[in-house]
Amino acid sequence: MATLSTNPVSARAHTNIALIKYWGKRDEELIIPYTSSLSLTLDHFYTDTTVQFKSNLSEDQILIDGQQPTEKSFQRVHQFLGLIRKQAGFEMPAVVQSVNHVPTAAGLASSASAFAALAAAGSKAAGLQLSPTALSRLARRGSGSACRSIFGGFAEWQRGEDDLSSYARPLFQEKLTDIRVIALTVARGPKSISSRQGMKLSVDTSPYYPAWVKTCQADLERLKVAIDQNDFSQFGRISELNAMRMHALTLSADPDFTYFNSQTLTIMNLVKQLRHNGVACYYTIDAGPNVKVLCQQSAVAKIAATFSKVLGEKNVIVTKPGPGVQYL
Ligand code: 2P0
Repeated sequence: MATLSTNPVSARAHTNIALIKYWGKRDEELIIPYTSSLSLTLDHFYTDTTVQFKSNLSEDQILIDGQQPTEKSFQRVHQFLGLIRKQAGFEMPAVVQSVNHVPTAAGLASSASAFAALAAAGSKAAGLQLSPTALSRLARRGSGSACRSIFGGFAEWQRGEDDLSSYARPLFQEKLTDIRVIALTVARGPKSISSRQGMKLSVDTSPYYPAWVKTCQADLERLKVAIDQNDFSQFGRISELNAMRMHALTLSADPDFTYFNSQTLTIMNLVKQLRHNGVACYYTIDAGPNVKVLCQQSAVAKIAATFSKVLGEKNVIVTKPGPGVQYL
């Protein structure tokens, strides 16, 4: 039986950007992916979450950014707390307060930092002492990408075969440390089709899905070699390629859909132009229209100036590798 913490426990987790994307679940309940993925945890965007289990409550009390969540969000957090309660062997409700320092407009998944922080704070508050691997497995159950946010720097989510073998691990902590990710905001507001729905539609209907599974593994191996060799241009090239291969799954789904808008395409072309003019930069795009530019510190000023002119300074956020989950 776990020893409950009588005090609230707070944890901070940073969000991550996938360079080799996770796009499709083999097991939807356990969140086991079809492919392994590789990400970089970012310093600028994070979630702080405080959890306290209390016997005198009748049900979970959840506040996200100071507000009551929607019924759907409440249920997602409530179910996740259920996993922690099951592991700890008690039924007590919890008070959860979560604050996102992730501008939703920047198009970075806050679910990764949110569930990594909730896993860390919740498990410790429940008296569980989880290893980083066990914490990564737990975070995965909230949102797949959250398993990578347990770790700082580069992290690889090894797809595994079941609940026990599917988790992330840190790698190459001393490599490509001058890497920078410039988050460009081209659109605000919630996306029309969630990652969860989008990846399911891709798995179920894209005839290219089996090819994705095959090429993704090869992309991952090549990216690891590039990072190990501190080879930025190869690193950027493979990341960009893998992102476009993921987006090809949306265009080839039935019905087809895309996360790009016209500005996304404009930015992609601008990145290519910069590259053509000798500035080493590449793009990656997640399940939304915003673009993240991958570059090295030496190129930040030039790239940030170029995009500030197009999008305005507030829509250009420079971020660097960030730490793993920590208790506050
Ligand atoms: C990734 N994305 O690897 C990919 C690339 C978006 C595009 O992981 O259903 O919120 O909660 O496991 O983790 C976003 O998906 O999905 C995501 P669920 P999640 O970062």
